[in-house]
Amino acid sequence: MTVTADAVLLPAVRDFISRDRKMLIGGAWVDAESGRTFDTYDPSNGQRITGVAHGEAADIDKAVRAARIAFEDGPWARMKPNERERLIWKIGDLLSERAEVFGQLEALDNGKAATIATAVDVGWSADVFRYNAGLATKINGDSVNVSMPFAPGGQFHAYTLREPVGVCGQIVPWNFPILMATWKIAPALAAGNTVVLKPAEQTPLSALMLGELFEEAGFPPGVVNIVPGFGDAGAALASHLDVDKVAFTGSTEVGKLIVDAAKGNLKKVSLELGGKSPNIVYADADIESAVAGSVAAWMFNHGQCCVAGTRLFVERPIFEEFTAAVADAASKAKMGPGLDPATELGPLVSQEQFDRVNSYIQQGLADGARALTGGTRWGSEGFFVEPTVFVDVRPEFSIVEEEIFGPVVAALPFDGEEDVTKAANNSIYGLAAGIWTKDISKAHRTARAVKAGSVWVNQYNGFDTALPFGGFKQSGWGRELGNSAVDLYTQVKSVNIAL
Ligand code: TXE
Repeated sequence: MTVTADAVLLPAVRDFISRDRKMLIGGAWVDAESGRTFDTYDPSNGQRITGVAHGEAADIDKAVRAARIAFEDGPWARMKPNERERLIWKIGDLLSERAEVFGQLEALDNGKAATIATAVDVGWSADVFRYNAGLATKINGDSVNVSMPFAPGGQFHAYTLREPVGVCGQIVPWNFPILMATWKIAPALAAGNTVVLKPAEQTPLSALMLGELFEEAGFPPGVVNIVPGFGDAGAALASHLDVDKVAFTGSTEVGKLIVDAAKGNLKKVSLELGGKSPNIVYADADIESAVAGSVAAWMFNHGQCCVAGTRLFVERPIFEEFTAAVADAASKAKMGPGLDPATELGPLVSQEQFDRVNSYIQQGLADGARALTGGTRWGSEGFFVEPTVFVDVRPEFSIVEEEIFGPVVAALPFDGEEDVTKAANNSIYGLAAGIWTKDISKAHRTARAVKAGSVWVNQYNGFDTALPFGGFKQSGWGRELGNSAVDLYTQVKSVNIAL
């Protein structure tokens, strides 16, 4: 283990990374069938953190078999909703108790600030487990008043049952590793399913530590299985004929592959994919809060957010003043490794993302865009990119059309409501949108006009566990969070009884 920040690590984190991590299958921590491992790296300096069991198709198959047995035969299948509630709630409590440990591990593996990881990623994960614990006892069918026109005179009692889907394959990305795992695992468990989770290859550690909590809380073996690996392991899970549902968060490109892979047994599919979200600032907005909110909109998590507000539309009369203020605020963000408590902006997650973001920046400059700030790497080691604000852009530039997934924003002027909603909707994506104005009617009109799964007015990133989240257009299928997640993880059975 060669981590430069070793000295600041909590003992539990140091211990966790002091040896290679195994995968969780059927309640046991096991090596990969091949015996292979892969390394995970600290993106602030590119150094190896530890090795992780390298899951492939054979391991996925083993995990699916364990999940199937747990679903069909284990105590989980017969457990009462309030017993499931207590177990799921316990995960929330354990996460809260160990928030700093999980936060630091996340910061090490992903690069984000440990303070933010602890409060947001881990704190919110605990909340999501508790919310879904509550849902476990509230998943109900309906009593249905049927007419039965083909059976005149008869009497009937009809009702629906909401039953678990079965074995759920869940594939998550690296931008919010524990949170994305939680968004998927918690509702699946609340509804009585079993799970095979594949974390992202860049950031497998927090999911593996989360796996330990299921054992500690007393979940039956095989209910939650965690197989770290690369895209081939994800593909094996998405195409597995004994998986009943696959949930995926990641790129739109891979989302389409998931849909193809799922065809073999027509498993249920939910997708949370990319975005290029518009953030609309009207001239009558409260400028101070709009500047701060607009910076957070594209810079939070170093721009590695599916909802990042990376198309900043500013009404023409305030365009220059506003973009200058955004550039000024962005340039003041304190950059550094996630383990430094002063850090506001950490590195990108990997060399690959670093290269990808830089190539977009170079393309933007070559196309003729002007960087008000940034446009280059920060420091000499690690995957840091300076926050970059582009103006003088045109709608067809790749920096305006495509998801960059780094701290890069393209600002465009607009003239009035109609102009901006047309421009905002000119995208293959439809994940989120921000609107800044003091005019309440204009806010509501614009909220209705934008094609996006989440709309935030006079704020950005206004997520809540109770609010459904997902995308219009090529940003995805289905809604996670809130009660909507229950729809993803249950199927309805109609029962009709002749009395
Ligand atoms: O994503 P991938 P990458 C976007 C973002 C980013 C780009 C590329 O624009 O720059 O995607 O990132 C697994 N079958 N988002 O390459 O490949 C993979 O192992 C099944 C947006 O990291 O989509 C990982 O667990 N699974 C996004 C997960 O898919 C496969 C978050 C995501 O990786 C697979 C991340 C396959 N064929 C990236 N290939 C968001 N919506 O928040 C890979 N995977």
